[in-house]
Amino acid sequence: MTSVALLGTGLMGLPMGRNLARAGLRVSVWNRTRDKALPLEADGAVVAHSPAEAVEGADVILTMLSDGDAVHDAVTAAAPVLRAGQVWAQMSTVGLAATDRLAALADRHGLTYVDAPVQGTRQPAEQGKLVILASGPDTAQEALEPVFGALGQRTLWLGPAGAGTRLKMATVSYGISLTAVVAESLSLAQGLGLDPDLVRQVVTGGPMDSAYFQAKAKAILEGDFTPSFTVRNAEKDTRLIHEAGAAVGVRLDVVAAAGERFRRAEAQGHGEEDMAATYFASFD
Ligand code: NA7
Repeated sequence: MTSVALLGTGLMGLPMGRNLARAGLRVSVWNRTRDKALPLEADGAVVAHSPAEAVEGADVILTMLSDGDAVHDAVTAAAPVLRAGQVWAQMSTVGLAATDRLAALADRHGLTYVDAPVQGTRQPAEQGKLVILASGPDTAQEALEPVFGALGQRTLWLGPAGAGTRLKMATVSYGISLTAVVAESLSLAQGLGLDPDLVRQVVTGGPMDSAYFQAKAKAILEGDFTPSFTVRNAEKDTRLIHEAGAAVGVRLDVVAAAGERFRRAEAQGHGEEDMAATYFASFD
């Protein structure tokens, strides 16, 4: 039976850990705030007190933490028990520079590094329907098959490590920009003295409709900003996307504007709400 150590049980990591345990894998988890990981004990996971305790002896290590520094620190904290040949699938969205730095860290410890960010937020994570953008050595695929199978509906193997994060930058740019424009469209209707639900009625069933439009419009119209993906993490992603574009000379005006909106929403106190709360950034 494959043993998996999962570092990070936030909005994404918690349901991922649950799906791994329910698939019959041997799961140990660590989270900085231990209480947030404890519900996984009911699913059969062991909740470790430190990254080292979680990682020791695991076949596969998964990281799902907010940024490159958090991932670097957690894996470095586990360094004394890391052993050559362990497969590390780094699934957080950390951007291009951090991906290189983490690959070098893996190399120093003889870990097989797989750069595997995911497309999908909390609900697909709960349903085991993430799309996994995997990149790394072919030799890691066998060990990861049951792991990715429990987490996702599809795994795309994209070539050498780094390709997953590059694709993630492109796809997350779409999701984030879409959220910002749904919020702008509804808030403009509101500002113009209309019921913003009229926008939903016009779009529904037409060529501009999508599950994503419906989800974000519903959150805004119902005022339910229970996070699937927080404003704070979306703002972080806009910076990573912007850096990725700048590094290769691709101009990304829309994502920069979305970043401004998320920063404003954060300053208004909406940082821990769903990114649909960028709606509030339309109003002073
Ligand atoms: P969340 O719900 O914001 O969870 C973030 C996780 O990262 C959570 O486990 C945090 O622990 C952990 N974290 C944050 N900072 C640190 C530091 N400095 N050290 C250790 N652990 C830390 O994000 P999501 O689950 O929605 O998304 C996770 C990743 O996927 C992220 O890269 C997204 O962009 C995509 P805490 O519970 O706060 O103690």
